[in-house]
Amino acid sequence: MLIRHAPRFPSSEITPERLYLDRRTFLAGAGALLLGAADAGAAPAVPQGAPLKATRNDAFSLKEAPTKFESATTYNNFYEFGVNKEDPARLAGTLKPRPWTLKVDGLVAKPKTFDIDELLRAFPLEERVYSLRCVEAWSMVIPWVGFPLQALLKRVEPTSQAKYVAFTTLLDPEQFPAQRKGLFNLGGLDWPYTEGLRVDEAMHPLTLLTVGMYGQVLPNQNGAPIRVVIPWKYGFKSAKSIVRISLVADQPKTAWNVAASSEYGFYSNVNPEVSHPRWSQATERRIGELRRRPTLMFNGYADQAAPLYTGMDLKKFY
Ligand SMILES: Nc1nc2c(c(=O)[nH]1)N[C@H]1C(S)=C(S)[C@@H](COP(=O)(O)O)O[C@H]1N2
Ligand SMILES: [Mo]
Repeated sequence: MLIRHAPRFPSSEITPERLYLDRRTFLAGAGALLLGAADAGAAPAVPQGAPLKATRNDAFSLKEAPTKFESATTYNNFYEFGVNKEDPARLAGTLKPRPWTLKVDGLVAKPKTFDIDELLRAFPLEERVYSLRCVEAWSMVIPWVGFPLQALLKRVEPTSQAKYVAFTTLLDPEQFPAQRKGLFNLGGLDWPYTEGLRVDEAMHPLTLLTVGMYGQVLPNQNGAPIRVVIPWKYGFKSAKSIVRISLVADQPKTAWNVAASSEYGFYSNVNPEVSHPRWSQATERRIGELRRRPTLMFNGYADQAAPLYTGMDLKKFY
C-alpha cells in the first residue's frame, strides 16, 4: 500500500518547521501514483507518512488496541472523493495539504488566519486514543494527534455573543473530484461540507483539533491537514480538511442536516436508544471484528459529555 511505502525519517530530523521536504524527495518516496497530482502545482508538499511527535494523554485515552492503520486509511467516509469507502484512499492524492491556512473569525476579539505550520508550532500536540463511531453503525479506535480546540478558541477570544462554532471544509473542485458538477457527486451533499457545535461543546476538553494519527501527519483521506474530532458524537460531526472556524450567534447549517434533516440532527450525539429512521443505533461493528458490540451512550464518554445536555430531550435534539 502506498502509505506503507512512504519514506521513513528519523524523528530527530522532523520538527514542524522542517516538514517541508524538497519536492523531488517527496515524489521519489511517494511513487509514481501521486505524480499527476503532485505535479499540478509548485507548492511544497508534506510527505504522507511524515512522523509527528506528541505526548500521550493517558487520562483521555481508551485502553483498547487501535484499529489497524491499513483499515483506518482505506475504509473512509470523505464524500468530496466519492461515496464508496475505498474512494478516498484511491483518489485523495489530489488533495494538497500545503500550503494551508485556517481562518478563525466571526464573533471574536482577535480574528486570525493561521498557517498550518504556525499552528503546529503554537500548540503542544497530544496523542489521544478515541473511538470514532460512524452513524452507519461501525466504529474504529484511532490514536489521534492534535490539541484541544479550546486552546485555539481561547487564543482568538470569543465575545459573549458567540453561541455556536461553524466549521467549513475546503471548497476546491480541482482537489475534490465530487465538488465538480456531474455524476461523481452522488452523495447529495452541498459543498463546502459544513459542521457545527455549540460553544460549550467546542470548548469541551475532549474536543480535539486533529493534525495527525498513528504518530504521523493526517493521511489525506483522513482529512489532512486538519480536522476536528468530537468523540461522543457520530463521525460526520468531525469535519475534515477544514479551512475556517467561525464563532456565530445562531445555530449554523450543517451539511448532513441540510441533506436529510429527519435523519441527521444538529446534535448527533451517539445514542443507542435513538434509532436512525432507517436502522437501529443499539449496536455497532468495530472494523476488524466480526461480532457486534453494544453501542455505549455518548460513545462511552457519558461521564464527561452528559452534563452538556442536562434537561434536554435527546430524542428531540437528535
Ligand atoms: N469534509 C468531510 N468531512 C467528513 C466527511 C465527509 O464526507 N466530508 N465524512 C464524515 C464521516 S460520515 C465520518 S464517519 C468521518 C470518517 O473519518 P475517517 O475517514 O477518518 O475515519 O469523517 C467525517 N468527516
Ligand atoms: Mo460517518
